[in-house]
Amino acid sequence: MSDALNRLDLLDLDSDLADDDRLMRDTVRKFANDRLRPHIREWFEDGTLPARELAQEFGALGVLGMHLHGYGCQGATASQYGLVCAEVEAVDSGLRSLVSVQGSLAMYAIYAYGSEEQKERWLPGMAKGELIGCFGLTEPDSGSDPGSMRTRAVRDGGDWIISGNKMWITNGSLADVAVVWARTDEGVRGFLVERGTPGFSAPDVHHKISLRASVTSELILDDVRVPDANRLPEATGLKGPLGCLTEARFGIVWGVTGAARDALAATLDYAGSRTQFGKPIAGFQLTQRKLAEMAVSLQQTQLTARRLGELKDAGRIAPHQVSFGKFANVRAALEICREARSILGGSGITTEYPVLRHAVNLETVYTYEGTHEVHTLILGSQLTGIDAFR
Ligand code: TGC
Ligand code: FAD
Repeated sequence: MSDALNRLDLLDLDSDLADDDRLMRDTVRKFANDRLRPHIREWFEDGTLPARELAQEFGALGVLGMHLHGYGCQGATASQYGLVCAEVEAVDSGLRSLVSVQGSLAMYAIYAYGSEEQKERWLPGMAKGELIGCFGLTEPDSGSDPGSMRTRAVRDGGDWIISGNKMWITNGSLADVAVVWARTDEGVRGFLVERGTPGFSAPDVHHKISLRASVTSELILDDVRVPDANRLPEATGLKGPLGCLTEARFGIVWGVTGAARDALAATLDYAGSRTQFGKPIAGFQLTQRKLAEMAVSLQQTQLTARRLGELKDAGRIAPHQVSFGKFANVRAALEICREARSILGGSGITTEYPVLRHAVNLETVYTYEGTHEVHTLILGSQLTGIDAFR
């Protein structure tokens, strides 16, 4: 571990890692530092990503759908998956999105709700990163309230005709298979729409100033015909897509600890070497107060992630507990990155340091996978028994 990372581990959490977990963490950390970190500024600034190439490299590393069992997936623990999310997001949230949309949203939807034939057809190639998936739930007029979706699927003999638009879909234009959620006469159902199906297109969203190292697209479904064999047979109602969100939100709880850790480590190094008024800025009490607050907050996010990992590995995690983690950790990570930026002064606003890049990425993370307000209301409902969404 670098000196700054060592110093940030005030509670010595690192020592408690099991050997297998440490090996996996260190392998992914090395890949992230050797293969991803040297290019991230360029990818972020240019708003491009060699996503197909990277998906195959993530696949070779075994991290795509790593917590699923069989079908070429390694059956890792939830906590190991979390450690991997943290190492990837320590480089950039957009790269973690590539991993989590593939494994926790697209692959998980097929794994949890698909037919045996659908699983055999898609999961092994997706685990290798040879096939890419996306997850289409959000629509232009239906974000926090997916129950209001307008995308509709209508039966036509042995087929379904799907019409509607999905918005803000990660990996949309790259995807070989889109998991599309649509309203039917029997309620919400999930469909697998393959790239190249007539009537289906996925133009990219441009001009993003957050999550620039990630592909974001619209999905346009203009009377797209798919056979009933492409319907996910086990997904009935909104709990289908919401179940996938619980998986992906768990990865985010861990992932953002990596972004915050990376920002804080860079800041600790900077504060020790930047001199003003004749001494390192790390020697001023005001700077030390900021560093102490941020370091304590970072470790609290890591403890929260670990606890949720324990609960998930014990098979007794509840959705509101994942909301606890998303609510607490994304807010804390965002605050750490913003405060860290202030310590870097003017240097903090460039991409020479990772700090503001992490902060602007976390603005998206604060909003996707359930906005901060949605998770506030989920916790409020759990505490009071009163639903305040409507
Ligand atoms: P509600 O009546 O509460 O629930 C409908 C049914 O679903 C069940 N359920 C869940 N099941 C599993 N996991 C969860 N987290 C669940 N939440 C609810 C619930 O028990 C019920 O089941 P049943 O059997 O009674 O039918 O539904 P609602 O319409 O009142 O909505 C509740 C609300 C607001 C919490 C939900 O709509 C919500 O979470 N909204 C936020 C939408 C969201 O997060 N979208 C994310 C899109 S994907 C994305 O952002 C990917 S970003 C890329 C990346 O991850 O990197
Ligand atoms: P809205 O729902 O319109 O919310 C706007 C504001 O109103 C928020 O502050 C919200 O909290 C608040 N608000 C809404 N309802 C309430 C309420 N009841 N009480 C209090 N406040 C409320 N979606 C996918 O399906 N798949 C993806 O792969 C995907 N990837 C994404 C990638 C990026 C880069 C981004 C930015 C988004 C992505 N999303 C994806 C969409 C994301 O999930 C939505 O942006 C999110 O759910 C919020 O929806 P919205 O943007 O329509 O905001």
